Amino acid sequence: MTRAFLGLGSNMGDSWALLRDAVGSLAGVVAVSPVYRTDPVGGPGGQSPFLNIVVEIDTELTPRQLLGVCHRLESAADRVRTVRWGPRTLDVDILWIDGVTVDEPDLQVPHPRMRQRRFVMAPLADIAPDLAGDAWRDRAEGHVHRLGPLDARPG
Ligand code: PH2
Ligand code: MG
Ligand code: MG
Repeated sequence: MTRAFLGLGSNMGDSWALLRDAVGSLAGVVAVSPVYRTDPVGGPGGQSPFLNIVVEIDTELTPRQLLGVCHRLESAADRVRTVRWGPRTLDVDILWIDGVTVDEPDLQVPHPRMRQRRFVMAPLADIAPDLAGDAWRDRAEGHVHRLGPLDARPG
């Protein structure tokens, strides 16, 4: 079994429910970060804020099989791939797999931009301080606000 981390984000539709359903259909979930409300980083202006979480899983899948899982979760959320970094019902990215590096056009592990993004590093630091360290805190982009646990949706 290998430890892996996925980053999930949504800024269209019922984002909270979309994240909850995605986590519910993932195999091998070990830990789920709190939900963060985050300012959009990059992409077209005027986008709504995102909800972001990071999930730790234990998996025996290859990186490419795991990418397939990410794409199936996105399809289940009716994700339509349009504008790069534009609004989306669900985005699922592989952030990190213990001991694994991949550098292919459609799959890079670790995620090449994760340390510059507060919407990734803040939830990652909550569940995997060993991976996050502290250096990102000064450098990472974008404001984030911790809302609370995924299973305790604010009323
Ligand atoms: N995802 C992006 C680009 N920008 N900004 C926030 N706040 N959250 C995201 O998940 C996000 C983003 C590309 O996937
Ligand atoms: Mg992404
Ligand atoms: Mg993605």
